[in-house]
Amino acid sequence: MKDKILAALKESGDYISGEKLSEKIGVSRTTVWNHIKQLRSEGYIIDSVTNKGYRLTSSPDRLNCALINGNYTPSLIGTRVGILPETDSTNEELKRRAALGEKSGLVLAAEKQTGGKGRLGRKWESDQGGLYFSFLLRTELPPADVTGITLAAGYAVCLAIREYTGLDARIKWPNDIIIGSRKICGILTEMSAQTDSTEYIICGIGINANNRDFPEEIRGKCTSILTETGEMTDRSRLLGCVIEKLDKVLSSFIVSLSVEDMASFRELCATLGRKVTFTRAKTVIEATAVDIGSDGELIARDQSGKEYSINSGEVTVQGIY
Ligand code: BT5
Repeated sequence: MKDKILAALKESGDYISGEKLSEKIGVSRTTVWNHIKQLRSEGYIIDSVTNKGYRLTSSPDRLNCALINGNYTPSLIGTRVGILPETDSTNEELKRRAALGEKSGLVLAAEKQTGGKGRLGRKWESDQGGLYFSFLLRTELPPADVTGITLAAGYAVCLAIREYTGLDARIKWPNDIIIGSRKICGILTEMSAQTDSTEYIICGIGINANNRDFPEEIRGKCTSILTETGEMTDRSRLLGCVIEKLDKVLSSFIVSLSVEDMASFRELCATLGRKVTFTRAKTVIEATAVDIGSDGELIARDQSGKEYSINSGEVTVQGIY
């Protein structure tokens, strides 16, 4: 109920009378008033003016299910959303729930993580203010057919950040979203599979939203929406926007991105056209990234014209951290 009142106040953006609120939600004006009191005690600043009604002037930076859900009804990702005040890692928590039979489609977000993780055991800084969440997707497709999911998820997140913030977000192949040359988002996909069939996929996404600072060792290569725009982001609405894009992109993604999405992916991929360095049979190779293959692999060409297909692993991109 309280969430509905909050959503109505946000939607109105201006004063809305107690009468209108009570009609809209279908409760008495006294109930509206009690919930307004409750919202204020939670840190929402709500003005009230006689004959005009209530107006929300500021919200605490806290995730809120009603605002995440918005007007969009997902069919694949985000059919249910859970919010935790704190967890070790949303990927780990979702893994525990998947083992207990959790259904496909759940998005689990946390206000902060005590053991946020990146790839290869690396750490993901997860202080209050960021957006940390994972989704669970059950599919029986062969594991080889779902390896492009990180790419598809990165593409969807990139579109959402661009649309929601207006920032020029780009994809650093395969799993980072960057602004300029700094990382704003990382993606970690894990799966449980047999040789020929996948059981489930857990895709974890960390977006630096209202993060103000980072540890010294990574400060120079990270950024956040707050740093870039100077404004606080409504993380609930941002998450809603990300879920919508994920749901749409992944619903059409069965084995690989559609031709149109692939063309748009290439346009947003900051790695293409740059010098990249990677290792092949213990030899360090320098080449130029020239394309993304239909399976999501990075294609690079060296000075002699020899082409390499890079499926995963570490690629250093000149000019990006
Ligand atoms: C990633 O790994 O970029 C994947 C990050 C996935 C995080 C999400 S949050 C929700 C879910 N739950 C989890 O526990 N994880 C997922 P990788 O490409 O290995 O990059 C890790 C590196 O990025 C670190 O070694 C740092 O250099 C840098 N880094 C750490 N925290 C960062 C942050 N908040 N912003 C930008 N860069 C960061």
